[in-house]
Amino acid sequence: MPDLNFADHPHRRYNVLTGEWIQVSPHRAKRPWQGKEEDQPGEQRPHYDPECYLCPGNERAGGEHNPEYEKTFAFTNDFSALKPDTPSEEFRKNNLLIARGEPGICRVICFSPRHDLTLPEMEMPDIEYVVEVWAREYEQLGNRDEINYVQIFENKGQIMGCSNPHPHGQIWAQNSMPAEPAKELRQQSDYLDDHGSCLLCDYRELETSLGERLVIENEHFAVLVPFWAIWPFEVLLVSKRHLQRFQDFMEAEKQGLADILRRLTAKYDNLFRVSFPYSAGFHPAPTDGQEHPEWHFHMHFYPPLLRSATVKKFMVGYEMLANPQRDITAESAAERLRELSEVHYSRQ
Ligand code: H2U
Ligand code: ZN
Repeated sequence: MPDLNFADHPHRRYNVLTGEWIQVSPHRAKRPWQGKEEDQPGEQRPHYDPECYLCPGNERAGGEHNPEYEKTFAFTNDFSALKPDTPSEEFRKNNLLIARGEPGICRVICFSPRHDLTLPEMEMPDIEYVVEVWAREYEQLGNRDEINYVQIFENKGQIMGCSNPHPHGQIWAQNSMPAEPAKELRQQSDYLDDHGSCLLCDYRELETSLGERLVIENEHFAVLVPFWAIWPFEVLLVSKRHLQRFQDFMEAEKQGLADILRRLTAKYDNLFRVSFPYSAGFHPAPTDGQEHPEWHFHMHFYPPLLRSATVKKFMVGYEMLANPQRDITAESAAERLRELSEVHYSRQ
């Protein structure tokens, strides 16, 4: 039997953050591909679109009017999936039918008044202001008694179900811990109990010393392709200091976050010279009033594109029925991302 070689042998990798396994089949990346690979023509958008629900001064779908905002603008979602005045009552029948009312609040964040500017195309002070708004929203929503968890995220691109081309993100703040952060909470707590140190501090230091999955870093944050990545160019953004939540950030760390986000998203766009679609979101500590010493502030990017602007990875068959699977290794994805320019292609 040859020694296990990650570049050739099918293997399973353990996700220490969720406690789940994924299947890696690196040899399949060499299989023939006869699908289409055409490039999408670059989309030209106007600075302002009179029909856009999110542009300054326009009427939204629910009938409200946006102010003539000049910086990042947040509002309560007109079609919120969660509502604050919901009873959090439990329903149970024979221990087989189990449900619970879920109070919450949904917000929309327009990153910029400009209809055409995505994060990597914005100026640094404007990206720093987006970070300020995320931090403020997290703190204000999290301070409410009924809100125990605040999920900040962005669906970018039509392929990810984004409903409006005006660059924006969302926040769903709610009473219960949702599934993904609940798994991460358990894994981080267990790790702290077992090792007396933080899971993501230790993991980030290990990846920095190895280097092969590291994509970019600055003084305050590192971006790496996690060992257990599922999506082709998935990355994990981790703070270097053991931060739990936005309130722990020093001013320089807010700037550091804006800097690393701009550089990462520019690289992403440069990969296939297209406005790169993804779902991304922060995982700060729950807002349930506990300290959460185990929790380490981080962010996930889950982009679906595989080999061109139009060819995406599908989570089907084996993924739906067994467990997630990938072909290109995390190491080769990191190498490709490392090589890309951090200057957005529109400015090159
Ligand atoms: P997505 O593109 O990720 O779906 O986010 C857009 C959100 O914006 C969506 O949840 C809300 C939708 O309900 N929205 C408003 O609240 N008002 C509008 O006028 C348009 C869209
Ligand atoms: Zn717009």
